[in-house]
Amino acid sequence: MMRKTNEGCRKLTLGQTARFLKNHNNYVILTHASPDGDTLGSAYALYYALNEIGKVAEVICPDVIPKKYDYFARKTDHIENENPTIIAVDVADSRLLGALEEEFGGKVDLCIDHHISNTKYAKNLYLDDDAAACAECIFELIGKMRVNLNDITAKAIYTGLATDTGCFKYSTVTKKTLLICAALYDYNINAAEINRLMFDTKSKKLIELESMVLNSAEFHFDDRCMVLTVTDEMQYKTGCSGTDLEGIAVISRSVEGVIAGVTLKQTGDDEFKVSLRTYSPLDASEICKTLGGGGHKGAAGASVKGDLATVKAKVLDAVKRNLDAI
Ligand SMILES: [Mn+2]
Repeated sequence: MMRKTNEGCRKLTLGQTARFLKNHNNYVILTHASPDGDTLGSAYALYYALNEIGKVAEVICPDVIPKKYDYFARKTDHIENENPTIIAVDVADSRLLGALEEEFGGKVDLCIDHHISNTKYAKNLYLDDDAAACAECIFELIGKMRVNLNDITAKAIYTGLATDTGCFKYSTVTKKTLLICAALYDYNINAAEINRLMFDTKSKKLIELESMVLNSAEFHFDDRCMVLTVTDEMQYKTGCSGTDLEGIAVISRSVEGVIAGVTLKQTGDDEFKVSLRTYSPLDASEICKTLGGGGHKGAAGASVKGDLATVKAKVLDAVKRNLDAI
């Protein structure tokens, strides 16, 4: 399969990206696999904004969209056009398109993203790595296009901002993030309701899974590194899978003294998805790069092949080398 490499990628400014969006039509907007609030909020906010100026668009998610996003993620039109304009939002690497990579991986016309690790797989790229969420970029683009916001668009953007910042708690939050959030309060977004739904609501099966995961917790390197494991068996026993598990990786945040929180999630007989959360001064994206992955300074990931013991040893080795260097 063809994968676009760096040379073909043109970096766009905000103004050029706004013009691109105004000059094209028949959009297919792609999110990343295991969708989170930012990729979905960004995709739908862009979808509603493009609709607002008479463009035809369709949002396609590689996985089933969790029901909790129903308040903004409605069914979109279906694009019949044979040559749609393909946009990817919050997708740092074409591999993150999951089931859609084969079909769209080499065909993305425009990527809008905030990951410093973006692999420049798209023909055009708008990248703001200072943005706390891709939804920040979308908000600015909508403004640049002079498209009006409405309640549902504002809700989608708020969801992206809030979910990528742990409800405005992470170090990625800037004055700009909060000013955008303030602007969204001009609309009927019901932020408290969104916050409860996104951050404070857990299913019974997830509580069961979390107790198993906490039972498996291991501490290393003078308790500065915590390792949580989510095995196939735990997922099978509790019925939790996919995006149910997104909260597990942030558990390390609440553990005193931990600056590297590792989550190993089994994704196959011989494969684990590593999610790493680090706290100052450790850099998660540096550590995950050595494991073949990438991400942000505070949150990064990689997919590592091997049995649990092998994967754990590899990850701990990478963490240790970085811990030794600080
Ligand atoms: Mn994001």
